[in-house]
Amino acid sequence: MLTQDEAQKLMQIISENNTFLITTHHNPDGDALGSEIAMSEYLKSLGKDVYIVNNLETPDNYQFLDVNKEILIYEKHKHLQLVTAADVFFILDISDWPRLRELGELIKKSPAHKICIDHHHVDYKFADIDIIYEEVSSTGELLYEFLKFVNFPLNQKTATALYTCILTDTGSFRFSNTSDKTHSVASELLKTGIKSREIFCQIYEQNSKSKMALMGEALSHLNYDCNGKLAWFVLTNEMFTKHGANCWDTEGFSELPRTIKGVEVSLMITELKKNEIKISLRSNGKIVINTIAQTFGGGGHNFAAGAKINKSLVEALPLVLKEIKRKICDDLI
Ligand SMILES: [Mn+2]
Repeated sequence: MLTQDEAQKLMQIISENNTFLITTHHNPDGDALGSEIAMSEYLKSLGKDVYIVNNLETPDNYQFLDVNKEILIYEKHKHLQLVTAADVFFILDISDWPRLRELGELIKKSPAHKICIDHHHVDYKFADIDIIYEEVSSTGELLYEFLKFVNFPLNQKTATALYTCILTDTGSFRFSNTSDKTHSVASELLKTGIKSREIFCQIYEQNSKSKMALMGEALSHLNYDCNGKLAWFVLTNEMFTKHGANCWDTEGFSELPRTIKGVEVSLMITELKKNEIKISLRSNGKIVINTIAQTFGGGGHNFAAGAKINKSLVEALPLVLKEIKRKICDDLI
């Protein structure tokens, strides 16, 4: 967990600087966005100039976090100045430069302080200060520790943001990253009076009809391998067009086959473009799957990982299946 030394180092950098830019990964999720909002609330309370700049838009079901529409979507002609003027960059929920896209390139080149707060697996130095704890449920949980250390009185906006981080990254407290500590932090957040039912509903009960139609088709074409230990499905471009669905509509899909009795690993293969596919792997905890994702240039957590592959679906599918089958057989024998 966050050490006193790390927290003090952060406090010092914060007190010595004035302009902060917060960013996160491409395709921001609940933990990414919640962490940004929470950090921004804290910095603003100190009278700092704070900007949140992301590469991609906030998905509809997370718009409720950004009540004052503070999150900016990076456009070179509009925001280059903000990047060059920043004293400190907070890079949250990500420790991988390519997933920061064009904004990452600029941050990397900048002489300003770079601080990473994250819980993804890394075996290299990423920023000037890396506060990365893999065992923590979410970046939000880590940030909570920091905000507690600095005695920041949590307002409802911050508590909602941090609760969203934890709720989403633990799959609503279901995943193995959920510890007794995670529950205590959630409990502290609930004591501020935030409404857990409303937050859940905002995030998970706004499904579109196209999402349901796409899910129906995907689930009716499930494939099983490795004696039923692997369940996989493909989302083709054609399926997206047919149902009028987009990439946001697939949130939560990769989890579904994993819940089938006997299945240890689920694989979702999404056709993004003609020569670009995405694999999303989920494991029940017996088989570490981020090593498979790493084989294809991706990464993630032990039991939830993914990769993008610059190949056509037809080309990539056999390669991916071969690698996964090899890994599953190796681990289960
Ligand atoms: Mn996260």
